[in-house]
Amino acid sequence: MWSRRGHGWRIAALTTIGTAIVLPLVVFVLGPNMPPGKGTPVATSQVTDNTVLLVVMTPFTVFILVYLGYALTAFRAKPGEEGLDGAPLRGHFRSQVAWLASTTAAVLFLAIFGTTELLADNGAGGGAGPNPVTKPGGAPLPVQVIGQQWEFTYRYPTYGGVETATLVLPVGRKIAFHVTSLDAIHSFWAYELGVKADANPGVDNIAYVETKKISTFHVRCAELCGLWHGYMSDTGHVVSDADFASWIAARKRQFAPVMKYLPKYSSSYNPDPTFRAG
Ligand SMILES: [Cu+2]
Repeated sequence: MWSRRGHGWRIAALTTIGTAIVLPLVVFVLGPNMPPGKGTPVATSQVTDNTVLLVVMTPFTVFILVYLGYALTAFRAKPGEEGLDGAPLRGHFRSQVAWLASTTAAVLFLAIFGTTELLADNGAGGGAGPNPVTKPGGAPLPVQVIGQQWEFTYRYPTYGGVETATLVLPVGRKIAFHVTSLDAIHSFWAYELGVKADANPGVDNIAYVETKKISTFHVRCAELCGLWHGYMSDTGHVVSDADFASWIAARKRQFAPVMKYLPKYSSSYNPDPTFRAG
């Protein structure tokens, strides 16, 4: 029925029309709802990155679905046509060039885009190690995140080294998380803040973030770290300056009696074999 020459053009036309319909939906409907939300500038840039990835893959996804649908309808064998395979194709110059050129362009674009995003100020929300290449300006509030089986605790070195069980941050401040561990490898994942940084014993892994609005966020361990890994989660809070000041003052009073039982403040810790063995 249809000429063989027409198939390629029909598939190309359907792909173009399909992409023109789907792409605005991806950019304006799906994109703004991509994880991890817009809690911090780092998280916002991750939403942008996820949207760019979606945009790049949209024409390829549409093409594959169009091709599948087209093959299922146009190349379907009629009843009684069993055994009638098409002639073997040894090569098709134009489609090979088109596929190689488009996929190469997509991969090169993503490589360049990904590299520039990683080098951008504040990094990608992951830990940048003990000596970050790029540092935000100003004086970020240092907050030490200590992973241990199976909870995170938080130390505030500029507030007498008080250590708390919940993470509370002042709004509108740059924060420097210093992520470390007392035992196994954990990963500090503050989802809505766009931060996911490895917690390794003996390492001071620094991740920068800037709080933008009063909110709550999820904290989880994102590295299988033993039996109760799945329970290693809590809720963090971004609060006003006044609320933070009164909260940290109350914590300093509350935890003063136990401070002497905690290990001395250090930028990193190594596992203590006698700790759990008693
Ligand atoms: Cu863990």
